[in-house]
Amino acid sequence: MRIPKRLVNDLISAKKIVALTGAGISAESGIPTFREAQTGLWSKYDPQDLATPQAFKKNPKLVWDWYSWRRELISKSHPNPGHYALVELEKQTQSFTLITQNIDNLHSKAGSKNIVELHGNIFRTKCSIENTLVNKWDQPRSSPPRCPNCRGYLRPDVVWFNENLDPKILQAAVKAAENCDVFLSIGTSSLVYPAANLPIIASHNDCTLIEINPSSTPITSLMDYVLKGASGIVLQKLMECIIQ
Ligand code: BV8
Repeated sequence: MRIPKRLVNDLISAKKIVALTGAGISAESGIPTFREAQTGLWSKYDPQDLATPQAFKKNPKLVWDWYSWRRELISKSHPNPGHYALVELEKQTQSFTLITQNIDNLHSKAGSKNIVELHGNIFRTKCSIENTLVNKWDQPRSSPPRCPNCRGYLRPDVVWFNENLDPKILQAAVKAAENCDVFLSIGTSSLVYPAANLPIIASHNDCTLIEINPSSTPITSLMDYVLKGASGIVLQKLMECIIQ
């Protein structure tokens, strides 16, 4: 994989860098992306049908158990070279914002600091009625467990389809995209909104746009540089060029 010299110079000279990541950056950690068929028990469900308030209302146990299965899978996974390369890039950059659509906590586990979690975090649990975080609850025989305070069902602290993102979190992401010198879109199909708007917003300011993905996406034609490949390999190569 040849990395253009101009791209490396843009990254070295950039004062403000934004990286937007999607499920693809965690693929090399063994976590199936949203678009890949779910494995085993869950292969007959479409994530977009389960990650909704309607699905939880209709069948809270099914949705809770799906997240428990994912949480178990994710807790056994580790950050990969792509996550660690972004930790290094953050260290090298005056101002670095990591905006992630992922709920797997792998950026934090790798050591990234300035993380904007657009869609929440599967390791946080909240009351579905009071919307308050809950750290411990009595182990129920049936799932989902109930809130110790109001006895409402507990749910994962993630943003479901047809749910609004936290306005403050979204605003922080938009502000970063509006004011960066380089915007990297890494491992995302750029199909889910409003996250998919962020590279468009960045393209309206005079910044360098870079996409890292083995496949093309709806924003590929917008990019200044398209690095076709697995993010773990490409990001590691990028960092080797920068550190040289
Ligand atoms: C909202 C948490 C207001 C839960 C997730 C405008 C137009 C059209 C639709 C909409 C719109 N605005 C709003 C919508 C509706 C909807 C939406 O976007 N629908 C789309 C699908 C049509 N958006 C919402 O509902 C959002 N809320 O807008 O609120 C509102 C209120 C009421 C009613 C309507 C609107 C909330 C969206 C958040 C949903 N929650 N996650 C959970 O995870 O369980 S989204 C979830 O899916 C992920 O978090 C992620 O964001 C998304 C999947 O996207 P990717 O991360 O890109 O993953 P994907 O599998 O798609 O792609 C992987 C990519 O990696 C691929 O390109 C692949 O090539 C690449 N890859 C593979 N291997 C590698 C790799 N890349 C690099 N290296 C590799 N090795």
